[in-house]
Amino acid sequence: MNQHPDYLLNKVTRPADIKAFSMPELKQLASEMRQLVLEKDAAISGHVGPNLGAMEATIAFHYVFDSPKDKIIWDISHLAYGHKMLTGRKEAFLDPDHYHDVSGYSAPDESEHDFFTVGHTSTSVALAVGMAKARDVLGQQGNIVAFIGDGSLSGGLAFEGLNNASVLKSNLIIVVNDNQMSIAENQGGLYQALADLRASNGQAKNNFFTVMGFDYHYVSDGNDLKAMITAFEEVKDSTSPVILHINTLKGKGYQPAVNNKERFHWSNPFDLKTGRLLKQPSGESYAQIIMDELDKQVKAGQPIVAMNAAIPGTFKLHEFEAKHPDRYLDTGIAEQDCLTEAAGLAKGGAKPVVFQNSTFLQRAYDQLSHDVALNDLPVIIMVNGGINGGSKTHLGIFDIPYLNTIPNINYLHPSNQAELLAMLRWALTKAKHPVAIRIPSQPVVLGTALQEDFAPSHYDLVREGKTVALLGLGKFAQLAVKTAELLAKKGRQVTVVKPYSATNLDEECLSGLEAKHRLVVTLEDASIVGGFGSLVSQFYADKAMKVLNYGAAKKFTDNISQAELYKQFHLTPELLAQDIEENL
Ligand SMILES: Cc1ncc(C[n+]2csc(CCOP(=O)(O)OP(=O)(O)O)c2C)c(N)n1
Repeated sequence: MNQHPDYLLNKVTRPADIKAFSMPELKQLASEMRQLVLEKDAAISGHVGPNLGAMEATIAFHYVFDSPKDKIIWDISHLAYGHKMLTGRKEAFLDPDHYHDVSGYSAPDESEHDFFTVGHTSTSVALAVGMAKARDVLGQQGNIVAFIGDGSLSGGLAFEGLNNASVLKSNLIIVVNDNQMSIAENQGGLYQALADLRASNGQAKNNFFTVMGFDYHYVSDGNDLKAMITAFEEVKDSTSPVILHINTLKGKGYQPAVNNKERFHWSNPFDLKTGRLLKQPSGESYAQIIMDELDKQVKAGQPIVAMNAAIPGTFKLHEFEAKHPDRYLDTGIAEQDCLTEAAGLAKGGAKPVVFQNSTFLQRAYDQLSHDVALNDLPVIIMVNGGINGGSKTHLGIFDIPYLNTIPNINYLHPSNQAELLAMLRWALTKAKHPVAIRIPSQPVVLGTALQEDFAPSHYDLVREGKTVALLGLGKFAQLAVKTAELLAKKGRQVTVVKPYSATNLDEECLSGLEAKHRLVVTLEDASIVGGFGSLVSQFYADKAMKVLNYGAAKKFTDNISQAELYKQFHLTPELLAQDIEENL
């Protein structure tokens, strides 16, 4: 049910409806929209601070421009909630029964006012340059507006986009939404230049944007609706590329989010009054275990440098930074730079340990291949990934396939704490080549480590049977064991193997299985096309062994729960046991 039938927002069914609103009404609209962001995020999670800070800019855009003839392209699009409310999707914020009707990002399948499915940073400028060129080629009209945050400017793609945008000979407006934060602190020299511009009310001589050739406008308070409307009116229909630099407050209107910007960049459900999470994270985490080990190894004299690209909170890296500030590097949202710097560090004799989410690591494919692997440098990459219920913009299932295409990288998959530590210690003290380690997903399983040396790929037999062998990679070792237990109850004793590496086969083990088995089943927590299972299938291609590969299908799933995905992909003991029986 609509929780706020009295809201002015109820009168808005399309953006043009707000053009008749008075200034006090527009301000009321902004405060209603903030309240709706807070209520929805507090109930079901979502991006808080970015949306609260961008409300005036969003309303002013729709007040001044004519969407969709004028097109706005949101960077990341995590702060497009207000835009969604004004473009026909308000029920998804007013009515909790409809909270899940819209995605957390811009979605062309939801609205003609959204142009790209996007969740990764730093893309908006290049997308907008392309859209502007297409408009010109087709002889069409309309403004093209890119809306990019200060944090996202640190991505190489943003710099490349700006470089090409600046020489465009037609309309293009780039709003730089400067809230002085990425998820965490911004990194790099660019941010002093932005600070100088803010301090001088946009007058500083060292202007990064004008040097590139842009016309430059500055708004000292981007949360002042009137100022934002005036600024947009000034740049509307410009015939050359313009930067509109606006100074906004991340979390505006909600004190807990202003006080703790990183915590409220995105939040799990929270108590609206206090800002406290409804469910406190409990128990041990793999991130903590890794931080403790790195701390120990630094103290033992290892020249470790822990690195990441603008997502330190995911890995508890602030803790490491506090203890070892000179051994910590956040490169900003610069995954490519992060990997290439790691290659430099390894060459120089340091031990770089890069922390990255599978979904963002894919941006650095060439750096992994050309800079790290081709030079065969002992860089360590700790990867967060796996099948999850998230947005199609943030799937963590392509890491095994893309790492599998690159020679020299050993992609290890521990299934428990003991194996994780054994692999990390080996990588830190012995490995001579690039090593990636998939961090298992919670909860922490203690386990025991059967190996200390992961250079030769050696699989372990954890349960001996016959006819069928289950190869459970990493986290799915447990799934393999449970499936075997279920089959045992039905009178079938099957073999379970822990492969450890997603990229390196233990050919002796695989050959050994041929004597007593005729079906090998591979299980991996990633997209199966080009993955671990495909290597095993290739190995047995000219042999009598039948092979079944299980993992995620090659598709962009969107906000489907993990449990449902496991069902769809038959990654449950029951469904696997059934398939195995049918395939014998
Ligand atoms: C390629 C990529 N790397 C990392 C992220 C994670 N991420 C999401 S938002 C964000 C910070 C963006 O900062 P900014 O552009 O200033 O926007 P704000 O949230 O402050 O409004 C980061 C690092 C991502 N979405 N995409």
